[in-house]
Parts: sequence; structure tokens; C-alpha cells
Amino acid sequence: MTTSEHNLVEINFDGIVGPSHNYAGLSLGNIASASHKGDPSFPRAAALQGVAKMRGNLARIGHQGFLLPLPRPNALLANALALDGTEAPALRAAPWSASSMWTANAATVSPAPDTADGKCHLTPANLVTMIHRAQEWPDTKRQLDIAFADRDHFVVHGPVPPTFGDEGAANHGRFCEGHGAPGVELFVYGRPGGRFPARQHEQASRLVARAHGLDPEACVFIEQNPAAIEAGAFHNDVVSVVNERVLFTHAEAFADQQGAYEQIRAKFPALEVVEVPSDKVSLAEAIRTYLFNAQLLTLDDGSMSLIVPEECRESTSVWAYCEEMMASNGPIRTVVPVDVRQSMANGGGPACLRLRVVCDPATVDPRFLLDEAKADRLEKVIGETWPEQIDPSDIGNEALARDVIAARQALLSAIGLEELH
Ligand code: SUG
Repeated sequence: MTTSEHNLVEINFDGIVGPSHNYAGLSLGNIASASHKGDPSFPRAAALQGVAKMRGNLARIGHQGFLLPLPRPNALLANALALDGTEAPALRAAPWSASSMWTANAATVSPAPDTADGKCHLTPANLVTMIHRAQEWPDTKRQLDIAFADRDHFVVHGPVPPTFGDEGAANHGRFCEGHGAPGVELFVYGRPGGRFPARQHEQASRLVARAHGLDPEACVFIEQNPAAIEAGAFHNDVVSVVNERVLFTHAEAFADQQGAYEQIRAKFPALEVVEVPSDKVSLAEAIRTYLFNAQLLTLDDGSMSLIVPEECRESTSVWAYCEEMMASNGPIRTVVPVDVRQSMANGGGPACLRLRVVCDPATVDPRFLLDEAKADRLEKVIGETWPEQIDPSDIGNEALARDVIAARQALLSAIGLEELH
């Protein structure tokens, strides 16, 4: 063990919402994305909502990181798709997608205490199911290679080979007594064949666990409830979230709900399940409000706080449940709504917007770490350069493309990451 492993903390790396953020309805099986197709988007407001969320969590837990928007429009993908103006609008929009904001899909992360070589392993997600997301991994990997370049502490793998869809941390959780202690890693996969795509393949999950050098005795593989996928839970983090000993989950998240608890408990006896029954919050309402797409944070006093979208407070049944939970003696003591409406309209809540990495902050490239002064700098560049509004008919427009490219470059320069230009 190196000395720095005593300093392991959880850092949330949020994806900064890119200047091309738009609603093209690209994600089959993602109800919010489909229902907001064609709406005008507000990239500046979207990115500022994201920075405000980061500021809140920085104040709450003392650490916060971020990943930068990927280069858009992506000329490589536009060429590969032979776009000439006769294509379907959805194909035209794919190279413009700002979907890398949802960094829960950037990679799967196994922290040092869980791995055979004692290093933190990261595998960028191949996201092969959707063309607008499959373009992400090479540029995501470039950033991970820089942010986690310290080879004494990190290993950045290549992605899982195609066919086996891998959507990263959105289908992964980690049970542990404390973030720096060894964990039992949970991998949730979908069975294909339903109305909507099952984006996480079981073999992708198993491959990642092997590549990361996890102890098979400390891994659990569980099938997602096909009915949840059918209802719009295209990632498991739409219906459950794990933090330390706690699994906060909807009662219909897994194919075999009780079997899932037993499987986890067999390897992690300290498991504490907080199950939300369907008669208190229906599956449909859980998916509409993203109650489970929450950040479950451990605060300094050891209690847990659930960071939920504002939409939860506006739902009678969901907010009644939250109030009941806060009044109870359970592990989740506070529920904090945040405004990430621009991301929510594309199916991304507070948890989609962050990648959790347990590590020693001193081993991370500091350019990817947030403090108040840097948050000010991010807000200034976003306020000055991010488009205020994008209408669907703007997608493909050359002047907008120039603005989007210039805005991203201004941000990279402001934080000293010109090598990503
Ligand atoms: O992959 N939305 C994303 C939302 C990802 C949410 N992530 C997690 N649950 N972890 C997706 O479906 C919509 C883009 C559009 O329709 O233009 C989109 O890609």
C-alpha cells in the first residue's frame, strides 16, 4: 500500500454541459429524450445549472471534479455517416450531441482497495447501443488519460470490444464500510429482447470485472428488471443507487428483487436496503421524477444526503415519501432538490451528470478539480460564450458550429487544457 491510500475520498467528476446541448430525441427507450424531441434547448442555462450543482456538492463534501465537453460537431462522425443533407435528421444531429455531459456513462471505475494490483482502474464505456453516444469513448479516454495519468495509482483501459454494450458506472455500484475500505462491486445488466434496447450486456460487465482485477468473491452480477427497462429505466441508475452500506432502490428495480438482496448480502453482510414500495411511488413516477437518479453522499457526520432533481419536490407521492424518509430513523437523513432541468429533459438527472472516483485528490491532475475560484471562471466563460438557445433547425448550421467550437476552446484555454483543442 502506498501512503496516499490512506487519503482516499470519493470525488464526483461532473460533465460540464457542452455548448451544443440540444433536444434531438436520439435515445430510444429514454422517455424524457423522446418527449422533448424538437424543443428549443438552452445550453448556457444548462451548463450553469451543472456548475451550480457542483458548487453545492463542493460545499457539502469538500471535493469536486469535472470533465470537459467533447469536441462537437464531431467531423469524424459526420464524415463516417456520409452526411450530405439528404439523411434523416436524427443522423444529422448525432455529431452535435452534448451527451458526454452524462459522465456516469463515461467509464466504470474500480478503486484501488478493490483491485489485485492496488491501483484504481477505469474502463471507458463503449456506449455502442446508440450512435450519438458511441462516438464518445475515444475523446473521453483522452481526458481520462490526462486526468488520471499517474501510473502509480491509475490504470486506464481500452473500452470493451463492440457487440457487448457497456454503459459504464450507470449500471455499477460499490458497497463498502467507507469509501477507502475494500468494496463489493455490483454490476447490473439487461437481458436483450424487450421493446427497448438493453444497453448493458452481461458479458461487458464480467469483462470489466476481470480487466480490473476484482476478486470474484467481491463481485455481484444482477439482472435488471425487464419491466423497468420497458417502463423507461434504460440505465439501472434510474431505479437504484448505492452508497457505502446503503442500497436505495425501487421495489421493481431487479429481475429477482429478493434474490438480488440475498446475493449482495452473501458477499456484503452489512447491506442496508432502503426499498421504496410501488404503492408509495409507482415505477412510472420514479422514472418520471428520477428519484433514484440521485447522488447519495456521505456527509462529515457520517449521515447520508440524497441530492435529487427538483422534479421530485413537485411530485406529491415522491415528496411525501422523501418527507417520511427524512422523519424516519434511516440512514438517509436529508433530501436536497437541485435544478438540473435542462439535463433532465434529455433523461439525465443529478447522478447521470457525475462519475464517482475514489482516490487521493493529490494523485489527480489538478486541472480537473474544482474550487470556488475555478467555478467562477467556468461560469464566466460559459456566460460569455455558450449559445443561449438552440432550435432543432439550427443543427447543422455552419455559423453555430463555429460558435460551439470557439466556446469549447475558450473553456479549455481558461483552465489550461489546450492540449484537448
Ligand atoms: O444515454 N440521453 C442520455 C441520458 C443518459 C443518462 N445517464 C444515466 N442514466 N446515467 C442517454 O439516453 C439524449 C440525447 C438526445 O436525445 O438528443 C441522451 O442521449
